[in-house]
Amino acid sequence: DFPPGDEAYHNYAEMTAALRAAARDYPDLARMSSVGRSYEGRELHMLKISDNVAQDEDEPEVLFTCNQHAREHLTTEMCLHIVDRFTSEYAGDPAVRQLVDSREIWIIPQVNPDGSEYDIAGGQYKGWRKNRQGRGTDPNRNWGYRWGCCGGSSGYPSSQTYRGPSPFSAPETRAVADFVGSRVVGGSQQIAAHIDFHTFSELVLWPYGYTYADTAPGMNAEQARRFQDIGRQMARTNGYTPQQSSDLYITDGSVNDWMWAEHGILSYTFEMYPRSGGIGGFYPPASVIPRETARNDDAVDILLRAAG
Ligand code: 0X9
Ligand code: CA
Ligand code: CA
Ligand code: ZN
Repeated sequence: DFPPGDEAYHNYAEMTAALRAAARDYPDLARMSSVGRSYEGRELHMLKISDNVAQDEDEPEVLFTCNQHAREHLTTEMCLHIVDRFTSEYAGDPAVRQLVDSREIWIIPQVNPDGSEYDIAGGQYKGWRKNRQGRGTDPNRNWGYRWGCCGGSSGYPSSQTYRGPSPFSAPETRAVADFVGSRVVGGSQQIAAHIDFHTFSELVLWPYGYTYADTAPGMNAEQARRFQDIGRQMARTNGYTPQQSSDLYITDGSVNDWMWAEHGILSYTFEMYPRSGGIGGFYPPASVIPRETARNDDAVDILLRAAG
């Protein structure tokens, strides 16, 4: 489990319980489901938040994913904070109510629960990044658009950026991708926007990651400008640095490239607190959770509005 002092972080069982509690306490607003199972068989829990949550209404849908990378535990807290805000503040905050009433919000707090549980097993952090399939696949190099194309991932199973033997070889990425595919209704993708939360470096990143070019097949100048505009707007609210993800380094098989190229989803990566650091940057004290999750409230609202 989490080491002494960090008990406020949610392990898998606690994350599961928090989603169950939200669905139980706000039955008209929150509904729990699963997109599938991890390699080790854990349910990949998801919560939907909207008015008339049991119905598939004609409202723009927005997806938030967290914890693709095991050791990035602050991101699980980010997704749980989104859950908490859009349920417990619904009654009292008119802005929250307006967003919840006009959108369908999907939240997956742990895309990589096996890795996350492994990272905290025995009460000592292991610095684990990948899933737990063999020596581990990096989920964020396993997505199926231009997988392994461009030197932005590794073919060696021991590498921290191992892309896996084939696109979507990781059950976790396969499950999330299949869920996203299931949101194509009557030929049109219902999910308009997405943030995948990571740590750390305080960045707002947009695709493509596989190329340094601003425009490429499937990304014309106008579309690139829209990514930049909304990315910069969001970054103004949280103080993160906005940039194309390849400005950081080239990645291939990342979630954002797939979401955009295959589904036209306005898909960002947020790299959360801290701005810099070594391995300790993945393990900020639990005392920062409230501040560093609330820090993204305005950016989340901007994305929800942009989805309209
Ligand atoms: O390398 C990654 O997967 C992300 N950084 S992390 O330190 N959290 O591992 C950055 C991914 C950004 N690239 C794209 N979104 N394409
Ligand atoms: Ca609704
Ligand atoms: Ca819908
Ligand atoms: Zn990450």
